[in-house]
Amino acid sequence: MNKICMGIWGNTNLRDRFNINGFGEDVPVIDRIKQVGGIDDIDGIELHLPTELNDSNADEIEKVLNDYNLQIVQLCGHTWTERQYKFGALANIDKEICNQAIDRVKAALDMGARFNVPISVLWPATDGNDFPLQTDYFGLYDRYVDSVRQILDYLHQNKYSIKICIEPKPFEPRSYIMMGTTAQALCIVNEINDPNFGINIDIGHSLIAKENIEDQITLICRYNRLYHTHFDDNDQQCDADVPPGTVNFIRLVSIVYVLKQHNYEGWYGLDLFPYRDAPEKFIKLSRDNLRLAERVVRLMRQKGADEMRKDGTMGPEMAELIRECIKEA
Ligand SMILES: [Mn+2]
Repeated sequence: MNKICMGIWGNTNLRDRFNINGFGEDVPVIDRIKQVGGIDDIDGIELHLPTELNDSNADEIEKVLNDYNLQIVQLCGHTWTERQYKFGALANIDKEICNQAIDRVKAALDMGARFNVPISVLWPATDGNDFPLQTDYFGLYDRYVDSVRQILDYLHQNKYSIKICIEPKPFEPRSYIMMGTTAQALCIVNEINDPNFGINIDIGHSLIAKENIEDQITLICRYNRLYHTHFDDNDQQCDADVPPGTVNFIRLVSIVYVLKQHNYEGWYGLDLFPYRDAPEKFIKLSRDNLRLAERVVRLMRQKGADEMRKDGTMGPEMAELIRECIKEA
């Protein structure tokens, strides 16, 4: 069983652009961590630096993590919430802004070392374009790759073991975010070719890019670059971030199947946005669906699913097997 962790940006008051106040109450970071820690079978958290973890609250957070037996699984340098990142961060053409973004990621690596964090995500949220021909992508890629190389040099100089992951997303907040699909991100990962640089696949992002996730996960694993996962679900209209398996449970089964096939031993991260509902319900629903999907996959493999898949001719039979295993699980 892979361990499950929760992104604590999700269990507080959440704002959307039509309701900038949100429908709930703001919850202090410490209380969000305690809430996650109180839920059975959730063993870790993910968060951002400096917005959720910083020098002034690190001691307090460390204590709560120990009290609840939680681990920080992913610490992301926040590079899209401040004014200067309006037109990009790690690929910003303004050297000063670009360097601020690099320093932010380095600071996350430093803090990550203190907490033994295994993963740090890079999300190129504002590096992209809204208008046709607004952005020269040649320059954008040159600058992004150069920034990542500087970050990796820093990582190796300090002998950090943390793995840095690109999390691709096709759009939102920009109309187009650079390297928005899984294979595009993998292309840059393979170009940089560093063992500490890989991919965090966010299932919801892959879905809104209309990807075949089985294929994408397999491709990342083919190059041994799948270091982290973000689970959530949507109906391929927008990145709704509802619990995994609530929109399409069979798809969740297929994702877990391929992860098990490739012996993925990393974490199942939860990237959820319960705008209207109790976060605790979202977290428990996610956990239960993930565990159910694991049981379904185990049964399927016991009943010969691996063999059935080999020649690609057993479509209806596979559909039947999935249905029977869901009933049995
Ligand atoms: Mn995500």
